[in-house]
This record gives sequence, C-alpha cells and structure tokens, in this order.
Amino acid sequence: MKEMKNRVVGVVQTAVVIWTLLVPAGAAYAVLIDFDTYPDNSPVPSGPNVFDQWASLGVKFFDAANNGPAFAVSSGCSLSAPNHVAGSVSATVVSVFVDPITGDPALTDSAGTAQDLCWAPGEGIDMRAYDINGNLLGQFFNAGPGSSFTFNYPEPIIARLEMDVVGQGIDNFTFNPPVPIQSTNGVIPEPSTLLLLSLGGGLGLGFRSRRQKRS
Ligand SMILES: [Ca+2]
Repeated sequence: MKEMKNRVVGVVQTAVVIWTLLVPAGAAYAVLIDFDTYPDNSPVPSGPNVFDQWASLGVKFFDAANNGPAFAVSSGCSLSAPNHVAGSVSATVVSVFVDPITGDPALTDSAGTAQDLCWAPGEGIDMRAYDINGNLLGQFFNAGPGSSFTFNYPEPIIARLEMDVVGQGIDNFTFNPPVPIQSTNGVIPEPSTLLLLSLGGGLGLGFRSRRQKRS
C-alpha cells in the first residue's frame, strides 16, 4: 500500500514538473479583439477607425482594396456591443500579424474570428489564412449566428488572414501572440505555443453565450 502511495506521489510530482516545463512563467495567452475598445480602453468610434491601433498586441487591420482602415459598425447585431467590423470600400478585411515591439511581420499558429448574431442562409465570412510567402494555408466559410472559427497549426506559420464579409460583421477576432519571423526559422515553437492550440479552440464557445436581438 505504501509503495502504491509513493508511486502515485511520484506520478503527481512528475506531472507538476512537466506542467512547469510546458508553461513557463509569464506564458502568453490568446488575444481577443472585440473592436469596441482600443488597447488603451478608449472606445472605437463608428467609421473607418480599424487600422493599426492594435499593433502593440501583434495585429493590424486594413481594407484589401486600398490598404486603408476597415470600418467599425455600431449595430445591435454585434456579437460584443457595440461594434462589429466590415470593409470600408470592399468586402474584404485583412489582418496581418506583426511583432508587437518592432512592428515587423510576424507569424502566429492560431487566428480566427467570430461574426455577428444576425444571420440568414448564405451569409457568413469567407476566411483565408496565408503564410509569409503568400501561399494559401487554409480556407473556411464560417456561417451561423455568432459562429466562430479559428485556424490552428502546430507551429507559427500564419502571416495574414483575409476575411470576405458576406452580409455579416467580423467580431471578437482572436489569435495567439505572434513571434518574429527570424525566430521561427528552423526553430521548434515553444511548448507553451503548442499548448495554447488546445486552449484557443474553446474560445469560440464563450462568444456564443451572448445573445442580442436584432435592433
Ligand atoms: Ca464588438
């Protein structure tokens, strides 16, 4: 019996050691952007006001047609009130990942978005993930009220996400903190990055818990 207890204690201690190795102090967690406030907590006004204001968190947004700002829309349909986001001059909103310190291009292993709560058949967000060389990594047509979808990869390879808005608004955009490109060349991502893959997948469920009626 005593031997059994020692064995259990040993297993627990080993698990604690592994957890400590996998989750270093200060490990970063997925970033959520609701487009309702900027990183300094000031409100995002309606209009073409979604651009590089979140660069300090590792992402910039723009309209694919002119590389100018995307459009914040105050709407009762928004998943998180008051805003969701659409293009200013086209239907395609682009997000690029950047080093929060230098602003240089960076890569993430997980990125995606949810959409607003008012949905009709045929509506949705056509999402495409690209690597740093412009190669298409994955495509998904995200459809459904408040539906969330996230691209996940075992290493940071997503440089850019394109989102075609089809009768919907982008809201509650989420991604893992990007890493500078030079640090990923031939280097295996940190275990904490891999761990976040499994944690990040559950975020969308929380988004769907909020329900609003069409205004
Ligand atoms: Ca929002």
